[in-house]
This record gives sequence, structure tokens and C-alpha cells, in this order.
Amino acid sequence: MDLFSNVEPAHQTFSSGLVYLRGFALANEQALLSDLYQVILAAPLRTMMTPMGYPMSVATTSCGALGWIGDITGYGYSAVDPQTGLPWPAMPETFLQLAQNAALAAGFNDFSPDACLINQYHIGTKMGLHRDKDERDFAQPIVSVSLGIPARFQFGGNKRSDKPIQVLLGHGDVVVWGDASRMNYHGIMTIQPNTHPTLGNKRINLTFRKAG
Ligand code: MD6
Ligand code: FE
Repeated sequence: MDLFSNVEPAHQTFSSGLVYLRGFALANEQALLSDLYQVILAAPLRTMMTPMGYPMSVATTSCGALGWIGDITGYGYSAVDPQTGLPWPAMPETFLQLAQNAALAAGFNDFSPDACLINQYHIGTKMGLHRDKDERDFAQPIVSVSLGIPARFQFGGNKRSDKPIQVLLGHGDVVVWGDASRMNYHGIMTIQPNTHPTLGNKRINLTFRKAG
């Protein structure tokens, strides 16, 4: 592990404004995963409802001052976990450091996320093209951390019809988007069968936002 600790991760900025940071989350992997398990123990993953009344295929929880919730009335943020009636678990320091360091590496100073949405995908699940528009502060970027089995991420433009690029996101990869691309369409293509040594047949995505 330490053999490679002085090697810069591969950074790439796509023309649509997406910044890709390969393996950026691996520097502190063990602490990050152990904090993730603590958060999921306190606020278990659960399936939210779409406004159409269907359960989402992706299981979700949150940490930080605000958590993302979905139900029949729509999507939004809440300071309280509706399942436990308690505030969401605090955002672990490892999460905050990672999000801020990734934002900085992508050229965004002063990222102050107050919400970390945790999504768990199993094989066969996907997330259709959408934009993240439930937050109040679009001046701040989105930082998205991928863990576990790989997924094909689609990142398009400001219009749904803009042809998306595809980026394979593996364990520890981080993508950041903001400014002109903050409202760009993006999604996850159907997760293909795979296994990861620690996370098994799951993919977990952490997305950090300034929601409030
Ligand atoms: C990803 N996730 O899983 C991208 N957006 O890599 C998202 O774009 C996303 O997981 C809104 C809410 C939950 C998400
Ligand atoms: Fe999204």
C-alpha cells in the first residue's frame, strides 16, 4: 500500500466540467469504511419512495446536518431521520476531510458540505439521468465518492438531450462537478455482476452537497 502513497492519483477534467480523481478516497480507506459502517448502524439504509409512489431500487441513508429524503410528496432535505425521529448521524471527520480535499483538488475552495447522501446499489440497479436540484446552494460543487463494485457513470450537459460521456467509477474513485456543470444531467447505468473484496456485491456512493 505504502509503495504507491507518493504517486499522484490520475486527475482528469472532461470538457463538460466533470473532474475525475482516480483512487482519491483510498488514502484513508480503512478509517473511511469504518466510519461508514458506524453511520449505517445509526441510520440504516432504507428504500425511499418516488413521488410516483414506487420504491427506489437504491437504498439510501444520510449523515450530516441535513439528510436527503424522498416520499410521496417529493424529494428534499430534513434535519431529522424520519425512520428514527433523531437527527442524522454527524458527518464523520474522515468524510468531511475527503470531500473538502477532493473539492480543492478540483479547484473548489471553501466547500462546506452539510449533507452526505449514502446510496447503496446492488447488481441490476441503476439511477436514471437526473440533476441534483433539491439543494439551496448551487454555488457549491457536488463531490461523489464511489466504493465497492464499479459502475458506469453517465455525465451529460445542461439539457437532458445532451449526449453524456461515460466514466467507469471504481472503488475509491471520486468525481466532482460544479459551477457551469453543477446542474448537469448524470446517472448510473445498470450495475453489472461483480464482487469487491470488502464490500461484496455492492456499490456504495457518497455524495456531498451544501444543501441548506
Ligand atoms: C452515483 N449518484 O451513484 C451518482 N444523485 O455515482 C447520484 O447522482 C445521486 O446517488 C442524487 C441522489 C443520489 C445519488
Ligand atoms: Fe445525482
